[in-house]
Amino acid sequence: EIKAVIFDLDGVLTDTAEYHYQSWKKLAQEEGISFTREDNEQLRGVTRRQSLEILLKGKTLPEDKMEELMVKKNEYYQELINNITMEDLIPGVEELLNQLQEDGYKLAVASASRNARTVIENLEIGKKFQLIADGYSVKNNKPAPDLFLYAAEELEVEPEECIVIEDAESGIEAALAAGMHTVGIGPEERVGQADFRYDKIKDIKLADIVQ
Ligand code: B16
Ligand code: MG
Repeated sequence: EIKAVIFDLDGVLTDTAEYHYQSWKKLAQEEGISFTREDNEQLRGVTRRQSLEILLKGKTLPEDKMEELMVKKNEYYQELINNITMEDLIPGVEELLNQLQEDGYKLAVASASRNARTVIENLEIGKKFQLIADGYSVKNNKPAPDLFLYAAEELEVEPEECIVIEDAESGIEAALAAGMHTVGIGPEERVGQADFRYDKIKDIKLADIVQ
C-alpha cells in the first residue's frame, strides 16, 4: 500500500535544470570550456562537485580552483532562482499535489540541491510537504539510496510504501536501490528504468501509479 509520494525538485516540480544549465554555461564560457545543452543532460540529479567534474571532462584542477568555480556557479544560479515565483511551477504539479494531499498521502521533497529550500519557498509550496530533504540531509548523494531512505525514515513509512517521482537517471537508480516504486518524467533513454514513465508530469495517471 502506498503511503507517501516523494518528489525530486529540479526538473520535476520546476524547471531549474534550465537555470543550472545557464549558470554552468556562463562559467564554462569564462573558462574557455565548451558546454552544450546536450552536455547539461548529464548533470541532472548529480551534485555540484560531480557536475563540475563532468564539465571539466576529466581535466583536474587544484582544490582551491575547484572551490572557486563551484562558488561562482552557485552565485550565478542563486541570481537566477531569486526570480522564481509560483508561476514557475511545472504545469500539472499544483493539481497533483492538491489531489495527493486530499487523498491523505504524506508528501516530501528529496533533492540533491543545497538551494532546494530557497526554490521551494519562492514557489510557495512549502506547506504542502511534511519533509524537505536536500543537499545537506545525507552524505552520499544520488544514485546512492541514502536521501530517499532518509525521507522514508523521517516520514515514518517503509520504502515499499513510497513512490518517487524523478527526472534524472541517477534519481531513478537511487529510488530503485532504496526499494521504492518509481515514476520517471522524461525520455525513455533517461528514465526508462522506472516502473512508470511519462513525458510530462501532467500526463501522470494517479490511479495507475498508486495501485
Ligand atoms: P546545487 P534535484 C539537483 O537537484 C540538480 O538536478 C542537479 O543538476 C544539481 O547539480 C544538484 O541538484 C545540486 O544542486 O548546486 O543547488 O546544490 O534534481 O535532485 O532536485
Ligand atoms: Mg531532478
